[in-house]
Amino acid sequence: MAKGDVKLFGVWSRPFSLRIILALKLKGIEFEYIEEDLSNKSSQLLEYNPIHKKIPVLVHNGKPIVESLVILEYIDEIWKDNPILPVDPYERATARFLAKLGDEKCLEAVWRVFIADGKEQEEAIPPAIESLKPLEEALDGKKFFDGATIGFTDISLSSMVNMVRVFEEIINTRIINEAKFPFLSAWIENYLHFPIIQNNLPRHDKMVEKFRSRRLSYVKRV
Ligand SMILES: N[C@@H](CCC(=O)N[C@@H](CS)C(=O)NCC(=O)O)C(=O)O
Repeated sequence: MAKGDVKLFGVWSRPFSLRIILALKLKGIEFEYIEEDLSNKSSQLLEYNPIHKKIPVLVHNGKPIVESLVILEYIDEIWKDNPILPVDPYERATARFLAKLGDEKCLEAVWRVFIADGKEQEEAIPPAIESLKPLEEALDGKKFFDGATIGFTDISLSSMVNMVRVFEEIINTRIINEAKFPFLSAWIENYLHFPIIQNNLPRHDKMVEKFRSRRLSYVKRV
């Protein structure tokens, strides 16, 4: 196993840093976690990620790696134990595609529901449901996206779907409901019982409190 100094710059409530924590824990890698304040970014964060100026940043032996999905692949290449990407090239491509879809389509669409109000919110719900359908189809009754245990897709999407559950509670609307999404609903239960995820998810009540106030800065009348 490659050794070295591993640091992670993150924010406790954000899915992009959570997925890196999950991957490092799954592989049993020791790391130093540095909590960032995005309203007052540290000089280290700006130095390590001068282009995007965003978390997460993984620093391995002094070298920064940015973009959470890129970081996950890096982790998997450096620390071979408990591989997270499938071996088969087509399955690898599918895993990458679904993780990207989750970030670029699903989270975006659910976020639009979350920060809207009244009629605008009602109108944002069908596109959000539509955006999640490919995930339901990809699961097709499997316990995890990547097979018998959690992998790249599960790690990426569980950190994203965890946010959806927080948003749903705040706006009092179920988007991923059992009737429309039986496989996704069962998968949520499966990952919630998976020890690495269970033990590292941020506390739901703290998340609700945090994002309730964040929503207030978007929605004038709630
Ligand atoms: N595509 C990036 C997204 C990272 C991202 O959006 N990070 C946000 C927090 S969730 C951030 O650091 N924002 C700071 C800013 O935009 O100023 C990834 O996957 O790492």
